[in-house]
Amino acid sequence: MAPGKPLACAQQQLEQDGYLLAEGLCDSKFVAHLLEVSLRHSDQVMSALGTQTIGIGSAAGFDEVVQRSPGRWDIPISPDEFGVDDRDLPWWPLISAVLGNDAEHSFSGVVYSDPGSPAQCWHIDSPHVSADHLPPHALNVMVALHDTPLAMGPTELARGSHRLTNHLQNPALVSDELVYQHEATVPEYLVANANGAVPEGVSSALATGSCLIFDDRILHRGLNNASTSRRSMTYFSYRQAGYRENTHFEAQRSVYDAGP
Ligand SMILES: O=C(O)CCC(=O)C(=O)O
Repeated sequence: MAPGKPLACAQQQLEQDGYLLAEGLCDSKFVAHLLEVSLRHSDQVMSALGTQTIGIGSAAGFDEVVQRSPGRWDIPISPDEFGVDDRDLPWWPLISAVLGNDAEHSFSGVVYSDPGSPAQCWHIDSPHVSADHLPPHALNVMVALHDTPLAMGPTELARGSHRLTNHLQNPALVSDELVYQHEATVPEYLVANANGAVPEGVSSALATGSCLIFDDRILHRGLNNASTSRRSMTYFSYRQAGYRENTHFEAQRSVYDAGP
């Protein structure tokens, strides 16, 4: 699928590490298009939000914008708005191999961090659904829309932690403390009750068009943006057919309906 990364190899890495970095997966023309739509859409939504302040987390947000952590904005954009078919994208072979050919698009949009914004707390995007380790029920693809050096705060992942975040298997873990950002949730927390090694935090500079593809259950976080520029990544998320939980977007209001 990715240049130099056969599908079987990518699938194996995803299973083992819970994520993979597919360098150069998107060509520059496609990335320029995603960036243009992302910036245009973000500008519209943020100007509709105006000076209203919103809290942190999806329940405190709006249908059109969620502040994931201070200065980190998640703006949903549908495949139609991006002008793409969610199955006709460079990562689809991997998504369908892992989630099935009937996998469904669940969310897409852009997440951007303001210059100076802090790192997020470690979290997962949705909890395990069985005490036995199952294949992923959802996958995320995050596309670097521009070169993203470490100082700009790419996403950090705790390698292999998708196996350790199972609160149904490990009674020491609390599902809500994993999903909703909680200061005590750190890689060490996952093994506090067991003898295993602490999963290693991995992050690397991302070149334009590189994609981080990861299991919804892996511990991860956006790092702090110590640069003077906005850091933007487009994301496309997919779920197994029939998986309906939604811990990602829980708002019940629109910025376009908000009063003065
Ligand atoms: O900004 C990032 O790199 C990751 C964002 C994220 O994980 C989230 O908001 O849930």
